[in-house]
Amino acid sequence: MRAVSFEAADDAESDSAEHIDVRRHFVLYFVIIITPHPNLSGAGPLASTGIESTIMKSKHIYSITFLFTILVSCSQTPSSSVTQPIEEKQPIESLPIESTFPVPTSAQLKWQNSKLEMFVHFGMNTFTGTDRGTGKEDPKLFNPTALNAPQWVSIAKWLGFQYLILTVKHHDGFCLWPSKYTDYSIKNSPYKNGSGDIVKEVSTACSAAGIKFGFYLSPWDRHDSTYGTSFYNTYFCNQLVELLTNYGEIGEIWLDATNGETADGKHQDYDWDRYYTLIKHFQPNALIAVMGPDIRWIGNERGLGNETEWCFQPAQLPQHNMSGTLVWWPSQCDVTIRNGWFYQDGDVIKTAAQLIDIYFKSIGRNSNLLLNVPPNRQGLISDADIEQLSAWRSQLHDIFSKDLFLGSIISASNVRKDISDYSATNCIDDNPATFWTTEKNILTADIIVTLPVMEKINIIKLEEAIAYGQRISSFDIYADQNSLWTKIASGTTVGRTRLIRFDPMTTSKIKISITNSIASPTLTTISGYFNEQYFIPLP
Ligand code: FUL
Repeated sequence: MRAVSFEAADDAESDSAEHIDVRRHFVLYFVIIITPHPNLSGAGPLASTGIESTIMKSKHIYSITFLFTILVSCSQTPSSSVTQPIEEKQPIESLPIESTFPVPTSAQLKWQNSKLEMFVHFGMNTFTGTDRGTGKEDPKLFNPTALNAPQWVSIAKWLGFQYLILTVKHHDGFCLWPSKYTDYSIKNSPYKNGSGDIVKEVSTACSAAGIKFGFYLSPWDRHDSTYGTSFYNTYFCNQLVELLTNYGEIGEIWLDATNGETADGKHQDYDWDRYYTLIKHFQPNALIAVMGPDIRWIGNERGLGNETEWCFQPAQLPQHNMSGTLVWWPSQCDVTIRNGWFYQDGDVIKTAAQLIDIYFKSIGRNSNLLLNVPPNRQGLISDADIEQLSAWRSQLHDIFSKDLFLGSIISASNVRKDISDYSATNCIDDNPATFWTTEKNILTADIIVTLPVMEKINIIKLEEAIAYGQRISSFDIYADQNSLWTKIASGTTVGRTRLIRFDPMTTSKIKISITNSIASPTLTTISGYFNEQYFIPLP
């Protein structure tokens, strides 16, 4: 950890900074404590892990921290500087603007900017027509006849996916690589007469295509006889080391939280600390998702993000190591293109239109989208999936190809004056590195975009400069109608990307009103689009 000091200009400013700090805690407290956490619903991967009590505990600790902050702030005289710890791996050398809450690490920022990831569920289940194997299936059943990893990767690349996550071992325990530590793997299958290594094939294809390779390694194992004993943790670690050391750079590791019991009722206590230590040792840049400190599961498997979505949260996992404090933990929405996670004959495939809606409700709600495209029994992505994916790709291109706000005149009610340029023009310059912000402690502002001509608009995209933290907590959007501002949309958080859809509106002026922020708001993008053909009205 490194400390960064922000000097206060004078006592008056310092005093107001203290009050702003209290206000920030107050806002964060309500935003985070009142918003129900999906993991508390009792469903999904965290359901059987006992994590719920950890979450409740951390909320209580946050309550105490909050009250303590209020007391300290009220009793102390204003200090002359505000010192905040900044994460070691923060993406920028020095912060040009103040940041008093978590910011992403550079690996998290790159991951958030990638937006799209491909999930590939492939394994024994592909051949048995189930989504959850028993662990007793015969390895001889695993027999892809035309497996072509470069086909999976080239489809991923063509669609703009920047990560590919392969299920190297699902709950049935069957391994797609010839692990030294079990016979339950492809080495005892007909695939390449037992000499195949699908993890190698996929990771090599990813690296050739410039896509980050990641793996899903199920902690729950319905096959291994040590499951339910401490020996299983050693087995899991041995397999982790094989995967972390033989397959090049690993971008993401998906540690599913599903922790089922064995047939005889044995339950496994996972040694998460041991797993994380190995991962950080062998692959320090790999992001650990779901049961990991870097990427947060959104709480459903429908690709549905939250309307209010903060990238930072109270620390909830022991490995966050800072119980009760706020940590940068951006969310990921997972969903499958077919009925189940593994290929089955007769599946219904999501249409391009459904995938567009998912795009708006995941990426458009400050999350990444992890879309599962499961290969068939031949070991290929099926034509029917490719057809919908390809239509999805061209529809996305049609929707976002013409930014109607480029070339507009833009002005803001407040702009930070500094040696750097923070003017509102930065929001329409198509450059993600530049951004608008207000003077310190100005938490609300209006930005007016005057278009060169009248345009029909039904989509607006807003993006915050999240390298500096997430700040905006509410906004309204207005369109000029005969010289009167008509409200066309409202929202809460913005984050990495916020996509707002509304009924088509013809106008030459748009006003973005930031109605609240937890620190000076930033925006790096304000774009406008029109598309009726693929416009799906919100339910
Ligand atoms: C869940 C698993 O139980 C499903 O089979 C699937 O792998 C999904 C992505 O995670 O927890």
